[in-house]
Amino acid sequence: MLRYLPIFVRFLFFINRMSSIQALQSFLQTPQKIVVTSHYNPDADALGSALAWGLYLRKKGHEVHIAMPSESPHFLSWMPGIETVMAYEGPANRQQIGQWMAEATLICCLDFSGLGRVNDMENLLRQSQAPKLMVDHHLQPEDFATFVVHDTKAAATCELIYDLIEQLGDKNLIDHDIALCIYAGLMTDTGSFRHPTTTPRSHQIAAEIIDLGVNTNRVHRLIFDTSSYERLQFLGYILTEKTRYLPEYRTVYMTISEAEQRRFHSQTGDTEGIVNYGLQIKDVVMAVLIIERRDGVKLSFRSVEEFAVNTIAKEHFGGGGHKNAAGGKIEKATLVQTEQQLLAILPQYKTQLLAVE
Ligand SMILES: [Mn+2]
Repeated sequence: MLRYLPIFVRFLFFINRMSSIQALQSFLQTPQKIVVTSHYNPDADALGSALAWGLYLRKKGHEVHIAMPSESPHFLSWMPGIETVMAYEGPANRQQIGQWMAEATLICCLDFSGLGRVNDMENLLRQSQAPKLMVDHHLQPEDFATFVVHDTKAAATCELIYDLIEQLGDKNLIDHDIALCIYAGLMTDTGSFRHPTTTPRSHQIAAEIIDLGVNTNRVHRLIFDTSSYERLQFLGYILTEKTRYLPEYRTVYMTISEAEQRRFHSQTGDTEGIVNYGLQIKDVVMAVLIIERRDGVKLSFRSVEEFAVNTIAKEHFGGGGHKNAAGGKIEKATLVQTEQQLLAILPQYKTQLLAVE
């Protein structure tokens, strides 16, 4: 009997998800005043899902405002509808977003499931009486939403949005622009379809998106081939001067100070993805980037196979994330202290690191 328990649990989740979708479907029968939001420092999955969902809802006749806790990165400025996105920064924007939230009859929270992820907007969300929709794939969701579409097995929130529109019976409304936004999130969250989170469904959706005429090669270039000459030089500097390889722990880590970021005129987002280079070394299991920010030292972790970095991030660096991609932060520490702390914990993970095939 017990062996059927996991199947039964999954069935319950399925039923729960279906009832949430049905409830949402009837809720959306009447025009609503909707605010769509996502997490702080929105990435392509956050913006892609918010824009795609917003475009869809507008097509359905709803009034839609998209409000993000912080500005969108420049390399996503080409996304359809991005000019309608307002960041919760500065008094005028804060007032406007506060008003939208107060008048909202539905607040959609995409690509996050902990209210702390919206930073300064957290209180607005907590105080709002409006029903909330959560669409997300991160672990350990907080229980705040009326309608929940949550699946940690989904490769991207954009994947969930695509499926959600289909489940709401509106697949025919997925046009070129909606598909383009969804592709951006799907491609980036799967690491161009190479992360282990990539599912057959991710590829199916990508195929359908190509059928809709989206130039996926262009999306890839718009997102990834945007480096400045200086950023490329900065990368070279980090790889030659600031990267340490510890073969005995199958670990690579990099450290970047604020002064170095200034020296190379590094912009927000410039260091994004640099940590992944560490995993390109044969047999490396974990790569860590330690970077000095104005408000503390941040850590990015990447790993392969079953070696889980979210537990390391959670237990030692006040963070969390996915099994193979996580982050942490120490507010009151220097770069050197954080580096020492990382080196100090490595021995306790040695067996696990060496065991990965
Ligand atoms: Mn995501």
